[in-house]
Amino acid sequence: MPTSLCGKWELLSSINLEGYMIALGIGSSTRKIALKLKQHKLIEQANDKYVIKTFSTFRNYVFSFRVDEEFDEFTKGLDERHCKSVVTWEENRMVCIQKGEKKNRGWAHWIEDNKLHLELYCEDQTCKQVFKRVA
Ligand code: YOG
Repeated sequence: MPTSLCGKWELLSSINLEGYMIALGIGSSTRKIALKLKQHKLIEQANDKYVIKTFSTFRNYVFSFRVDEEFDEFTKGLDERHCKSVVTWEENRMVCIQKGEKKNRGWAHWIEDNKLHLELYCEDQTCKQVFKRVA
């Protein structure tokens, strides 16, 4: 079994969130706010169902899925697009492919050095985030 991603996580660093948001077509005033946010994640699992909650003082994004099952995702409060998404395990990485209007869109989570790593990608842009565990 892969290392559990479950728990509460606090954002430590973001690289190229700006480029990722531009690729998603997020306007400049929203990007300016988003860049300053302290994001938290809560990752929960019940049997084969996962919930990933991303919180901030500005907006929240909650997303639930079963591994290996395609579903309709609406990125409410983010870029507000519909995607056909599927999450799979690739070795110890939880990988999501978000098929839709934007090419090469998805993300991957994994644990490294006790930290939660996230790569968010869209078109030719990749945002890299690292989270630390909070009690
Ligand atoms: O996570 O897809 O954990 O769904 C990152 C920036 C900012 C809104 C959030 C709100 C998205 C304005 C992606 C930030 C940039 C900017 C807190 C979360 C888009 C719009 C919600 C995400 C995956 C993997 C699970």
